[in-house]
Amino acid sequence: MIKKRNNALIITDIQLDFCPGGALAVNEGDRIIPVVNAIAPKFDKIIATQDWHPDTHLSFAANHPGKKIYEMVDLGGVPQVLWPAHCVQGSQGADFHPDLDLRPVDLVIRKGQNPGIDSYSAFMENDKKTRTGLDGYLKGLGITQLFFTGLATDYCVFYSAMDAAGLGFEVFVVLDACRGVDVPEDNVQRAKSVMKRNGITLIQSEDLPDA
Ligand code: VGL
Ligand code: ZN
Repeated sequence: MIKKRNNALIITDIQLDFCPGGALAVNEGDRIIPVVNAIAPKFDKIIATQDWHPDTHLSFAANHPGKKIYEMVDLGGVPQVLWPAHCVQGSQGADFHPDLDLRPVDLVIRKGQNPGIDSYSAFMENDKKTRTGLDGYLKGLGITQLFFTGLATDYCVFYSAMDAAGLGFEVFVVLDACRGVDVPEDNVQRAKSVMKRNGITLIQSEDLPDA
């Protein structure tokens, strides 16, 4: 049983480029949208993140001549997977999926705007230095319990949940409201094990307490 605290729902990157047909499509990425819409009324605050890259972003394979998608590079000392260009600022692929109900969303965090570093987490860039301000926003509201949903389980959801645990929140990941990239092989399983080992609770949407 989950004890209801002052809580928030974090909706991670439910954008067209991460859904079927998009530039960095996550398998079944759109299947989570009805689940997220259905659970939203159970939360005191709702935050949506939006991956929002300049077209010069160095996480894009196209900005590393001779390198291929999914190859690894070093970005300022941080290992980086090279992705297809995705979620370019102002492009249609960067839009939230039209079926995601944005009406209950209190705050949108746009991340990944610095071309030189990726930002998987809703809390800070991948070098763990520059903060987005989300930690202060939540703590200022007295929120202690966070529920993570969205795309992708093994990247932005994983890094956000891990940072949240490190920042002292009680953290849950709602598995049926997430889908993963799963590159490299078994990455979703690995991410789940690491999250559990770090005190993060993996649940299903049916386990959520009432509003
Ligand atoms: C993501 C790869 C690159 C994500 C964002 O939302 O999980 N993954 N940019
Ligand atoms: Zn990205």
